[in-house]
Amino acid sequence: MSQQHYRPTFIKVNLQAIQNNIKRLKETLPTHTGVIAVVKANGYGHGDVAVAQAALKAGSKILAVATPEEALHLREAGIQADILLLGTTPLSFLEEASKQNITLTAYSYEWLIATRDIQGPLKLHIKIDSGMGRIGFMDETELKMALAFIRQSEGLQITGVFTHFATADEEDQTLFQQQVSKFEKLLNVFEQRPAIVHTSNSAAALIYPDQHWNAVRFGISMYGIAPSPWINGELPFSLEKALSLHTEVAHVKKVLKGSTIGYGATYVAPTDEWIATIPIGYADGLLRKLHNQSVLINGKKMPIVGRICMDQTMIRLDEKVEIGEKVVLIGKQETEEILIEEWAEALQTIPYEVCCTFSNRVPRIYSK
Ligand code: PMH
Repeated sequence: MSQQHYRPTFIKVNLQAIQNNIKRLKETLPTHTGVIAVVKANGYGHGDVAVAQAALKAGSKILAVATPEEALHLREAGIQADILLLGTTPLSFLEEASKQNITLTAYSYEWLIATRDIQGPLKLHIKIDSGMGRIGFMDETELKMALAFIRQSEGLQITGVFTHFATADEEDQTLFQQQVSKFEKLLNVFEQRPAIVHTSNSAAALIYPDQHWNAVRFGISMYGIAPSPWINGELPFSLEKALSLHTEVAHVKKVLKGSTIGYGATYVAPTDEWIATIPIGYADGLLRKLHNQSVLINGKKMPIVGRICMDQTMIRLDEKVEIGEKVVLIGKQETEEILIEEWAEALQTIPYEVCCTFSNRVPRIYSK
């Protein structure tokens, strides 16, 4: 980050951890299987360009994004690697996709025939909907029509085919196995198998070696986070967390017993006590539902007290600390650690969503 930061609130992203996670995964994969680095949603909140560069360094050959804007953001940063746009693509983007060598997902016959005026070349990965119910070809007839259309279109070129699993992170494999069978069945419709066949997300990449085809799409676990508690217990190697969230104590005061803290005066000091104010709030992603969480100061857990404000939050201290004392909200300090999974639980959501809710106001600082 070149911009000067005055507020000491930041996300630290350990790019070496990202590279290590990819390298360790590659060690478990057959040599012909590549790693597609999923850097959509600003690299799951970690910063798309920096993560993409780290992933390419670690041997990924393809980057995956969700939107045209995300693809162009990588190109504008000078990244020349193959980019696959996983989502639906508005027709208004086709020409630019062709110019910028961005591979698109072909997900329905209707969408495909609407591309007929495009000069190309336009690279496509065919998406099979094997049970996710989101986008993709669901039956042989529509897929055959699509392949016939592509064959007679000069500008269109199939470079890949893929599907996405809905339950690969769950212990019950029933739907997963059904999806595998359906994908294999629809793969037989292709006269010539496309160069890149990929089905696995992190969960499947980590625990189903027979599903690797010749590429896997590595998202959440590239960032060092297990896709689910079940997968966390089945990991073939330990993941290195890339993200930690930091700030510093900005203000410290002693309040008297009975003093109130924050909006709604929901916290009333039970005794005389030390209260710190930290410069981070719900506008940064420290959402109000996290009011029962703690932060780490001096290697100890200290509780948030009162309601979290937009930009500031109050912490009950066990003793006076100095202004500027380091605060860790997610990550390690001395022997203590706060996991992103703890935030996810408090928010009744998954770590994926927590990563994506850190706002742009929080600078991402990269360590190599
Ligand atoms: N491939 C596709 C098509 C995806 O949508 C995702 C994640 C991934 C790969 C990577 O999955 P992983 O992070 O589990 O490795 N997509 C989403 C999503 O749409 N909502 O949550 C995760």
